[in-house]
Amino acid sequence: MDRGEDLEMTRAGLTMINPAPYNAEAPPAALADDITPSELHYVRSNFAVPEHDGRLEIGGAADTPTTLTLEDLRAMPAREAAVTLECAGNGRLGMQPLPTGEPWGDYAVSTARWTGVALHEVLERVGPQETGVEVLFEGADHGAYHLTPILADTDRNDLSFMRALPLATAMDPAAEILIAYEMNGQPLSGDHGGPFRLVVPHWYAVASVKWLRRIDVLTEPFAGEFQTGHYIYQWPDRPHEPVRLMRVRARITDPTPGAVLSRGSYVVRGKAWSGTGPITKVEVSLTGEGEWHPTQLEPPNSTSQWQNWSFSWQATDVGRHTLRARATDQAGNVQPDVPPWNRLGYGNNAIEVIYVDVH
Ligand SMILES: Nc1nc2c(c(=O)[nH]1)N[C@H]1C(S)=C(S)[C@@H](COP(=O)(O)O)O[C@H]1N2
Ligand SMILES: [Mo]
Repeated sequence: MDRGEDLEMTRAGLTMINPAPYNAEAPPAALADDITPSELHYVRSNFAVPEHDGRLEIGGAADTPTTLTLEDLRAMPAREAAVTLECAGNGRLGMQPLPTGEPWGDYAVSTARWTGVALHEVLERVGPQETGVEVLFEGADHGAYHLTPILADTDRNDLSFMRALPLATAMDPAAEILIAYEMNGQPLSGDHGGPFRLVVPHWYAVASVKWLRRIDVLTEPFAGEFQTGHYIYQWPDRPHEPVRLMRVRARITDPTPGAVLSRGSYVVRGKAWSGTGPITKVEVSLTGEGEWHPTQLEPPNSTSQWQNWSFSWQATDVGRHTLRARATDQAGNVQPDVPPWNRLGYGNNAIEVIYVDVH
């Protein structure tokens, strides 16, 4: 099978929103399970799937720069984690006025089981120097960036995807950051960053650099396009802020929006997650501006993945019913009614509103 056929097969179950670079949402049913099958995991890429030479160079302000291959990574202790990745642009279509950027609905979120090596163990091998402040991760993908005005400056017309994390975060074993080479027990596909990628739990997925090719310890904060130009909350009325941790959010997975249900009892189900989790409470409201009812919230299987919640609803009245779900996390963050508007349309975690018709 050539690379094109391989990509076509892994894309068949998704809702495509942009063919090139390929961006696609998960189908709604993909949110039902704890783990999203790889072929239903949303895809977000800023450039075409690149060729990768299989080498990962690690250096910068480090005592012993090195180059690792997939075999070298596989020879290190394997770590595994189920991680919920959500695109910072997820829910952009729900913002008014509509911001620029990929028109994501609400399904640029998925959870996979990732296997790889602990980032801090790799960094310990190269020995970051005292002067280090950030760690820069570079993907093998590059090209003209469609959201940047085409400038005479040719450097800007061939950008690489690069993102930095604070050195302290990258070195923190508790951050559980992986250089992953398997997704749900299989080698990473082209769309998901093969042969290896970063997976950063709790952060919006822009931090999880795919097709990882270089890692550099930096002595100055990184100011590249994907760090300071995009993935920034440009608030209308207060200072800009970088996009970091996922905002608290609940989704209703059953019933589906607009479903027609028979009268009787119905178990409403959903997921909830937060970068400052775990989730401590999910409530459901059956009327606008109404009372909030507690739901049954399952404890997290791990802190890096979404949690299940359910609510027994006595749907005895015929007619249209509204359903809303609202999550609160351990840090005390609660979902807002109205999306927090910002110019580039990131971090929409507004309370979901659906309706169903009971017959
Ligand atoms: N190299 C590279 N890594 C990347 C990106 C990219 O464009 N290039 N997109 C980021 C963004 S914005 C998201 S939301 C996630 C998506 O990961 P997925 O396609 O495996 O779901 O990858 C991140 N890592
Ligand atoms: Mo994203």
